[in-house]
Amino acid sequence: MFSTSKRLLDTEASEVSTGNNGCNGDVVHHPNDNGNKEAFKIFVGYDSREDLAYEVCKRSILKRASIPVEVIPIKQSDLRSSGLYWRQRGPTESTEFSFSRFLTPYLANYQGWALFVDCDFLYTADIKELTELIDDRYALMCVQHDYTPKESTKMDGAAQTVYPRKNWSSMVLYNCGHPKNKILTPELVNTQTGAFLHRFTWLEDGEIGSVPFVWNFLVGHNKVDGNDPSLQPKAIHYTTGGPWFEMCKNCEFADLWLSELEAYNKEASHKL
Ligand SMILES: [Mn+2]
Repeated sequence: MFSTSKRLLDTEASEVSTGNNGCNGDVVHHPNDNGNKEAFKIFVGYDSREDLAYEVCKRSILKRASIPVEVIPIKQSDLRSSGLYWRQRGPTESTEFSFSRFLTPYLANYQGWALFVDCDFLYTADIKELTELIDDRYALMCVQHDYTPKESTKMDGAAQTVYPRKNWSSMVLYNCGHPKNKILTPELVNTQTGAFLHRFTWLEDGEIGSVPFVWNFLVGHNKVDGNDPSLQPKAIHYTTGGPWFEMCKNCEFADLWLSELEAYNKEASHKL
């Protein structure tokens, strides 16, 4: 069963950073790692309507990472052609990765820790800081928002559904080798309900670790406390739509995303 996911990973245009390099994406090896230190896998939910969001999110991770990381998009079309995803799209799915995100432990070959994150995130901090919070006692770790959205629609008018543990699944550190996560096979991900998956129903409450909210800072919901640097966002989540949508171009923290986009565009034009 692993050969399929292996093949998917090999053919994906995954990006590897061996650490903070800061020069047009050139790979720079750290003197102390002989290139064989395993990269931390970061799976980013990909939606064809939000390609630019994905590119900017990926850049924001790679440019600030001081550890080797590998960014891998979760693309539904690729998963379908690999035979890993076959379920019909339902009315409550607001993105192409609503369900496929739960394949993260499978795609990581049920080994080590890996991160899943939506594409509508902007990282303003080093992902190494997040990995330092990892605690092997847990099957997964996430920001445990207590959150009821005020908006009735999101993004381009797709239905906004309210449910317990809303937004918890948008940024998850998975302990891929944890025995409880072995249940997350393609068969289960393709057949289980949204409620079962998004509420982490396969786990006991005590198996779900907590990460500070600054790692899934919900634009329009969480507030910056100017007096406390520990409350500054480290990962900004444009959960109701970011500046890549015309109607959201003046949202809070739009300036940070737009300056990351500008840097991305400059690099892209140099490569041409
Ligand atoms: Mn999101």
